[in-house]
Amino acid sequence: MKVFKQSLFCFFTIILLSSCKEVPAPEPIMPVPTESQIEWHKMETYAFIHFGLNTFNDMEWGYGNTPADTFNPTDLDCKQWVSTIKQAGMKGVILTAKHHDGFCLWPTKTTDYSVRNSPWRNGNGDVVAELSQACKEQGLKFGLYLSPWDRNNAHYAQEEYVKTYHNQISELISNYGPLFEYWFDGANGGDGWYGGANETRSIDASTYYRYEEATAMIKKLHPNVMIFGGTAQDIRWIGNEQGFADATQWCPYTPKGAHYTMSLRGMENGKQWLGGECDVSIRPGWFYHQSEDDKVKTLSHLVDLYYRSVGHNATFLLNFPVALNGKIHPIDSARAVAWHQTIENSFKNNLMTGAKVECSNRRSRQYLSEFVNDGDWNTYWATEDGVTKASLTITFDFPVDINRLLLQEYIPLGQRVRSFNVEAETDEGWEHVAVVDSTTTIGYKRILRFPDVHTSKIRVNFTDSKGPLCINNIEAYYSVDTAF
Ligand code: FUL
Repeated sequence: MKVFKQSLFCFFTIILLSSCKEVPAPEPIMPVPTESQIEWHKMETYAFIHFGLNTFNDMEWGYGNTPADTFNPTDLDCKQWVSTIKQAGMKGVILTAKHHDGFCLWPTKTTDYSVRNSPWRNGNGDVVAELSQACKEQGLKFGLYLSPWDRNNAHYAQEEYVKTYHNQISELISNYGPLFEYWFDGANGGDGWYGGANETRSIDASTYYRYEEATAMIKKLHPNVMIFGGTAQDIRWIGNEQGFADATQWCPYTPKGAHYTMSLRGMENGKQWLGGECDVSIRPGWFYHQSEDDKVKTLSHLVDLYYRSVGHNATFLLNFPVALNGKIHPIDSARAVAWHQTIENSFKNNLMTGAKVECSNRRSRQYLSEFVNDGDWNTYWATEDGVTKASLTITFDFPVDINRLLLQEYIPLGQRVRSFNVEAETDEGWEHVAVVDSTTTIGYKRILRFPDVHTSKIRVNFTDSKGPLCINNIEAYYSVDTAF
């Protein structure tokens, strides 16, 4: 009897141990994002501020000769910018420390063309410092835009300007961090004042600015910063200034030339991880113009852009043109906050709570289908090696109305899904859900919009993938926003 009990014990121990056997995670599919790139994806939305001499002269691209003493905000309040941006649900802000006109918003030692020679705070002000400080106080990430093109500088297009430009970068990165993003804008060369020369000057942007050197200098002090533009980017421009990405959205991308990376949809077999950033202004212009007070983007337009940027596996960079008094205009702030509230409202009640998730294939007990619904970004459902087609069937606690589905891939192992579709079980049997745009890629985040479906069960069929599936999150909602 004793021998029998012992062998029974051994038998169960072996069964238990073999069922707990560690199965390695799927091999990463290259390229994979860095930790900092993952953190940047998670920010999802952040703000731009365009403010400078253009604001006071009703311009978009100052020529470089606008008098510095026209910069005179009556009531500049960076705390108001930050609290507005926070109330609009955004995680960071990027300031135009210098636009193409060359006017610097901080008291730089490199040129007289700065706030130092304006009447604002009797020439003792520093917008970059005030915003950086307000960000620290209120817990918002801070980033900078410094235009490489400088229409004021007499030495633009010569070596001397490049030194000045690098010195400006050095001042900014040494005195106002930490920085989450740094913008090398892409507009380069052309006509300008250039110290009175009034001529057209052109440069080769891939070599002239010595971007590699500048990037190394920035990364030394801000190792987690995302570089936009230049020749060694961490993210890529989506290729339009209207704030949307293509529904097919690969983070992998192979930059084509030495300079500037842009693409609406990335590349399935791209060699570098370069997530897309969608920039757009809340008004037609980047800078404030009173004539645009009645042209602030509508709520439904902004909500639609959210779905077509964040919902298309990209980030959303929304610009606020700060007004003449030095504050975000009340129309813009009210619109941005209403936009955020609308989105919050749409994604408030996750119908997946309590739902059962079953899969057609599973790698092991470490990669359960339930993990797409456990609220933990770091756990994921994965399929066995060689299995690139599989389904998840979701059974809700009770019949629900549903019109949004949010899916996320576990991107630390790379982007994989090439195509998928969604079905719902109705009285007529399983029927395909008519999703608004194509169901190809997923990536960090994909949000699907579709007409209301009443069902107890939906099925997500992953139909093609670059390797075993790794899905870490699925959420389902019934939204009353009208953004399609
Ligand atoms: C462009 C600039 O020319 C615009 O003025 C604006 O700053 C936009 C974000 O980038 O290249």
